[in-house]
Amino acid sequence: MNFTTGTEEKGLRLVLLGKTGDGRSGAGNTILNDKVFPTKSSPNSVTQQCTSKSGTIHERPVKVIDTPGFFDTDGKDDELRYELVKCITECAPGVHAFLIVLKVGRYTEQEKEVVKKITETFGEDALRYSVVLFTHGDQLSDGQTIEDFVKETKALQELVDKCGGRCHVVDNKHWNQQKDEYRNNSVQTKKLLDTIEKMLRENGGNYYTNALLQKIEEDIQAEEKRTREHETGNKSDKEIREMAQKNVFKKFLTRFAGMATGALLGAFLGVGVLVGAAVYCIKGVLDGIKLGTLTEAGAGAGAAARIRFKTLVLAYQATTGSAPSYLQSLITPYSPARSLWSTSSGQLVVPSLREPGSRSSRARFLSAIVPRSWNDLPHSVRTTEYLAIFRRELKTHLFRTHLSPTA
Ligand SMILES: Nc1nc2c(ncn2[C@@H]2O[C@H](COP(=O)(O)OP(=O)(O)OP(=O)(O)O)[C@@H](O)[C@H]2O)c(=O)[nH]1
Ligand SMILES: [Mg+2]
Repeated sequence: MNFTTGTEEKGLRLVLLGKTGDGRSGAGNTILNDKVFPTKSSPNSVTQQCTSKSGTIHERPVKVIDTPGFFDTDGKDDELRYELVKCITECAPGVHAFLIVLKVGRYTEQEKEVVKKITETFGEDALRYSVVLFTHGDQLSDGQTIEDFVKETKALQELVDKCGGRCHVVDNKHWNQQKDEYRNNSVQTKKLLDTIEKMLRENGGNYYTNALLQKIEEDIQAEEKRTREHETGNKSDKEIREMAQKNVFKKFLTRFAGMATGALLGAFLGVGVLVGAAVYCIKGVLDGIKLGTLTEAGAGAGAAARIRFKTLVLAYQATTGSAPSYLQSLITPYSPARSLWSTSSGQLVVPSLREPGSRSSRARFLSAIVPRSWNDLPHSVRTTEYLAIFRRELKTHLFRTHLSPTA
């Protein structure tokens, strides 16, 4: 199976995501069978930067991308955004597998919360390319399999189910030499590779991508072309690609200044409206926007209508407190003390685009999109009591206004 196109790097691109300290970097080392990522026992996140290393798993070329704990570190938003943009640039044009790294052990309420947050942040498409990889396999009881362990915790079972049941286990410390048919890293990494290849076949042989990743790749390739035309030195394809990635990374970092990390993570992992918002950010058009113009990579009115429909459903969930927290943060940028929900009118407060503050005008603008579009809905639709009825009323309303939303 050929997983590459054009000038992009050969091999599988695997991204390690997960909970801080659960062994992402160690798992990267186990996969590559080499100590390339630093690991340390520390209550604070050791991996502060997104780095990638290439190697092979059972003779298959791979690039492994290690990341900071995007879901649970209390790192500064600016720093996390910097690393996240780096990670997305490294992943362009797409990801062959997201490895969600968690450990075998006791799951406290706090740990379950992080698992829940991970489950919520991954869009449906990204979940079709995800595998849960457990570390600390030595903590399994005698004869216990990873599937047995997962069954014990509802939050874990939900995540694994959403990943199509795909989960594996390694022990980065104890299973390197162990001679066992199960408790052995070489056996488990072979199983992991088989699972990834099967998953890719089921997904039509393609990797995970979306409008954001495609736009980044487009820009990298344009930059590569420019370098080839203007650089006189004898640079290898790899060097040219790296230079292009660096330049595109800098450009995107400026574009995303002020965007909440949670929203950017949602855009990377495929939450439709956030992908649209990020692409809109890249295009840098600030004036005269209506929500309907948030198209995904210019996919046209159909995509715009879908985004609008999904956004308004999310806004409904935000008003009823059932939307994921990172979406709530997108529409509550300024005054956590001030309710965005006016119970009497069913309206949301639209933050002023000129309001002073640390956020960029673009971030303020994004935070205004959802409430503004919400407030444009008829009062009777906004104040519907049940989600199912709201969806039906919203569809009718959007059809009436000449859109064709699909749920
Ligand atoms: N026994 C055992 N220890 C492990 C395993 N994986 C990681 N560790 C230890 O757990 C600690 C953290 O591991 P890392 O691989 O650095 O974890 P991480 O998720 O990359 O951590 P941060 O980058 O700090 O978020 C280190 O002391 C590792 O040696 C494992 O499978 N078994
Ligand atoms: Mg690490």
